Amino acid sequence: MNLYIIETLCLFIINTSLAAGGGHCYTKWENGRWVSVGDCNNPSAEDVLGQLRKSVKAKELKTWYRASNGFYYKLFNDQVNYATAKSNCQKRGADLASAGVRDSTIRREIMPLIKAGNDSTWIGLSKFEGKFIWGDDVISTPINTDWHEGEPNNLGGDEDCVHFWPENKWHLNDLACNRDMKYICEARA
Ligand SMILES: [Ca+2]
Repeated sequence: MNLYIIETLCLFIINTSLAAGGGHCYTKWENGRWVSVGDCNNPSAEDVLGQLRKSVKAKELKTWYRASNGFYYKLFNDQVNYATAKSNCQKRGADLASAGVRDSTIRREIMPLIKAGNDSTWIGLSKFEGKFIWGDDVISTPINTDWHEGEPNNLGGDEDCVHFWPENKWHLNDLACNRDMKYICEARA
């Protein structure tokens, strides 16, 4: 099992004998363990953290599917709302899948992963100021978004997030973001 950094903290110990009064920096990992990464005043503390995140990500991606666009994909089977799905991808140095879903060639490559889950699956496409925007900031258009016929219909007025819809040939549908479902993450190495 891979572990992820979920929190960083600097502890400042008040000690008049220390002229600088610097703190010590720790990271909290997913297993609850705190690991020291050095003095807060040390400019290399961020570098150490960066390297830690990079090595965790590299280890994680070994279990992901590498598509022909060079990006990595993984379906997660826990059922969560859109915000949690996005945050869970980001904890792994990834995001909800966008570029690969938009591109019909890559979409064909990753569909077997998604279909294996046999359930609705969140992707990186949601409404921002009334417009659907992909997670990598590309504006959604009828050309780059494989909507099911009649979608997006904004049923009930709050369908701001988008998922693969197994009941309708895995086309895309807008749905309320608080619904729980599986999700697919996309990572750039
Ligand atoms: Ca809808």
